[in-house]
Amino acid sequence: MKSILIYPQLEFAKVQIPTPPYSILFIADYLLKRSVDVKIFDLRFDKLSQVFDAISNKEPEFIGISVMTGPQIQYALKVCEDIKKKFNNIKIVWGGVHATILPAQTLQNNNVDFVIRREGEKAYYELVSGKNISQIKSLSFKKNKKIFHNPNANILTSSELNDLSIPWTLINPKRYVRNGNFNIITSRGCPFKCAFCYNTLFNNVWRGWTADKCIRELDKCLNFGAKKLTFYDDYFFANSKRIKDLFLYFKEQDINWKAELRVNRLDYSLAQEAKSHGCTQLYFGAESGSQRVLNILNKNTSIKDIIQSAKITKAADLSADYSWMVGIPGETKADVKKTISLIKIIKEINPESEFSIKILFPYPKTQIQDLAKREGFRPPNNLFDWAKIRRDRAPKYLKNKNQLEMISITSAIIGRKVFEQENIPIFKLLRGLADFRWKYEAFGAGIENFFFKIFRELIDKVVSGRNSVEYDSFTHEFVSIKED
Ligand code: B12
Ligand code: SF4
Repeated sequence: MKSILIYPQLEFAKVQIPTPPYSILFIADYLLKRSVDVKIFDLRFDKLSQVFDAISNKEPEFIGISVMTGPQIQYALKVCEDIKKKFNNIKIVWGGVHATILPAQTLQNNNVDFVIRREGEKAYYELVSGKNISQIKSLSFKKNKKIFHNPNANILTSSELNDLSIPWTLINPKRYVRNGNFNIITSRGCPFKCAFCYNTLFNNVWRGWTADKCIRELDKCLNFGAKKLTFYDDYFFANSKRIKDLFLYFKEQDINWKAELRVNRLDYSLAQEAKSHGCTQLYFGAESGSQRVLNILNKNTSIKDIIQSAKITKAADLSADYSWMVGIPGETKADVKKTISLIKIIKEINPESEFSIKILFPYPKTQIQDLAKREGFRPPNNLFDWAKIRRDRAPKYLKNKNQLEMISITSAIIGRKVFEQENIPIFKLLRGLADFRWKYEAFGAGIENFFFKIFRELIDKVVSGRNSVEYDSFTHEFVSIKED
């Protein structure tokens, strides 16, 4: 049995520390352990021609592709189209959160043959090993122009997750280490019920590697150069015993690290412990400065919790990174003002803190999408339109669209330490403008938004050029760009 798994290109891939494609790495490990010959391609680094060569050599029946809502869809569609043109008989399987939530819409695309919903390990193995498709849980497929959805599979248990490792031999792990920085994930799921989050749909149970397992896996990462770890777990601090053991390991190995925590789970002793065991920054999804909006978001936190988290991190001499949102259904201008005021307060309490303000896009099937629909939001109804979503662009249904975009752009400059560098003239200029807007809360139309759009297009072209894929958002066509 043979298979190929693909992680498509991402927008802005060149300006981020690349995260290893854990989605397909875990699936690959599950396959390897069951003697499937599997190859992985990360199209942020690999070329499509390499995928073609591998298909010619291995002649797999199935190719799996991992896709997130947003710009990655456009790259994925192009890859599928190119593969299908050359290898007509190959079956393409989409997995990941987007396809999980919208399997029928995804299958409407001619180049997608199967969707595996939720966690892909078991179902993908069953598919490549030839199990009858009507028996494979979590599989959606087409037959005689009709779409069928098999029942959902159970999520992996903690013990099944602990049997999985990252098969680093399948990729070049050093590609993902930048100056010692490395992004890793050690658990899945989150038990909270935020109205905008996909976890509420199917990933509501936390499961994690034990501390011992984490340490075995992290040891491998240290061997290939990882030194400063960012944990991408949705709920890293879920298990306090695990955290205590990991803290000791971090100290022993002199590791610096960052992770996400809910504002109401932080107390002074945890902050102090974290600090003395290598933590450099905690990341908080604070979301809003209005209690009413926090309630709409079902965040289960209070403004007091947010302020308290800033006081605690300050006292523990820890940096904090707060993520905020605007453009929330039900949010008024007064609520947005409250968010900005609270950010100013937080910044005064802990000047080392950073922040960003994103515009909420009501993702498929989340509770918040229902509220947004009542306010006029019309979700895209095909993959091409889902591909156009950008995190800094306000969805059309919002009334104060331009103002929200300007708030988001301003926050991207003023909230980030990187722009504080005095020796870079362009940063100084941007910072000057942003400071003015921030101080006077003057978020009317401005040239920054215009320049930002041009800048985005430019970066996009450079990034796409590497992988010979470009999407023309006016003509809805993909344009090939010469590869290196
Ligand atoms: C790291 C990360 C990123 C990285 C990129 C990931 C990478 N490998 O390089 C970065 C920071 C670049 C990123 C960007 C974005 N991200 Co992101 N990201 C994550 C994060 C935190 C971890 C991803 C991960 O590795 N998970 C671990 C793996 C094991 O889980 P998994 O990906 O879900 O995979 C399992 C299943 O989904 C399924 N599966 C996945 N792929 C496939 C493929 C096949 C063939 C099969 C069968 C099954 C399958 O099986 C896997 C194993 O069980 C997740 C949240 C999370 N905790 O998962 C968000 C998440 C994936 N991101 C999300 C989003 C929306 C984005 C953005 C599009 C928007 C934004 N907020 O800015 C941007 C994209 C911008 C761009 N530049 O294109 C959403 C996706 C929601 C959705 N509807 O698709 C998530 C779930 C966050 C959230 N809470 O909403 N992201
Ligand atoms: S705490 Fe974070 S990961 Fe958990 S449901 Fe809320 S937004 Fe999602």
